Amino acid sequence: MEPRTPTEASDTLPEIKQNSYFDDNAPPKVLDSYRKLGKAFVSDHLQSGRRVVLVTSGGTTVPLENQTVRFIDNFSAGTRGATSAEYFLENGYAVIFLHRQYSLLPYSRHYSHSTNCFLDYMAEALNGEVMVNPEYQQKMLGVLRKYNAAKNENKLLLLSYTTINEYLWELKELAMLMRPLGPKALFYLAAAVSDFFLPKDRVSEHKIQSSDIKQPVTNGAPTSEPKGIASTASGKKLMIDLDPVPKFLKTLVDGWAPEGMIVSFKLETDPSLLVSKAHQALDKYSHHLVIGNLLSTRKFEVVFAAPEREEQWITVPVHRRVKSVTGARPNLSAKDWQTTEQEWLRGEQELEIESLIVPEVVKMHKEFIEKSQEIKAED
Ligand code: PAZ
Repeated sequence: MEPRTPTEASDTLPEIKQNSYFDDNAPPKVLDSYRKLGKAFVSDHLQSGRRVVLVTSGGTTVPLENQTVRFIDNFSAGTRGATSAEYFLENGYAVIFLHRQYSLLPYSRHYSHSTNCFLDYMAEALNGEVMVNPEYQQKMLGVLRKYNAAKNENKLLLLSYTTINEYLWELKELAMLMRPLGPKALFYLAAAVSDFFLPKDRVSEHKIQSSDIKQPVTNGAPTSEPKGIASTASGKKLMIDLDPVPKFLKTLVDGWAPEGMIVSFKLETDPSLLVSKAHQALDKYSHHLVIGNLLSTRKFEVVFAAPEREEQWITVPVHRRVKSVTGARPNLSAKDWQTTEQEWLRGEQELEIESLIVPEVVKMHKEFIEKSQEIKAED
């Protein structure tokens, strides 16, 4: 996993070629304020020489209407990103957490959502005051201390997006702000990003009317079909004509963050495709690491694919008595996975796979920084 020398990296920022995306799709309103926040955060950590990771987390939406009632979504809850962010903080990083609005956040994730509602951790004291149930106090105190430390030391910047368009603009902006960090910038792209989108000029302004798909009516007069939406001959079906999302990873590698280390995730559902797809992504984008995972086992195993290295599997203990494994993929039966999942759901398996993934990434990032420094010294 070699860093690229500054001469290999392009001096000018190449446009995302396909349909000049950023010319055609307007930036989100928050971009200016995010730029200010991001700039101040990066310059703070640049001064202290700290490594900074941009963690992306959660799914992106593809709105079907400008005044959005309906949208296409990705499944991600943001567990991978929020959990990884905590381990990066533990490893001394400052973290920019670019997440889908309302998805899981570092630290608060322990007490949110329906499976672990914060109210279940509370109790009423004899004097009528609300307190944390003594059973959970020790764990909560640990989480609270880490959360406060991250906040007080300005090590965690939370920025959100909802749509694919907001995601792309914010990623671009933050990556460019992180350029002064050189190889100390790490990109850990765990968000589930849509592969398809509806370009701005084809999004209908108002809610698509199911009764009028063929000939929508505005102010009593028939109008043409909403842009981007085509109907079948019967007029009953909604056909959505989506464009491919531009290959932003290539642009990130070549233009926005030529000196940083870039880690992407690859999600598949077919086990026979995972490794080859991870390698294909590496070949296509020439970045530094692809972490592959399957939808069904993503909490218990991942595979690392990096240039000129054997694949490395990371597996959490199968049946809580067995040690975790890194290296070759262990031969596990479906029943083993089932047992692991059940133990995890019952809260018996506490080890989070991100606690194994992040230190491996940190190790690779350290080597990457050292090599970059050697290359610079030789020049
Ligand atoms: O957010 P989560 O923990 O439910 O899921 C994480 C994940 C599967 C979205 C992530 O590990 C991942 O693979 N992200 C990249 C998805 C992709 O675009 O291929």
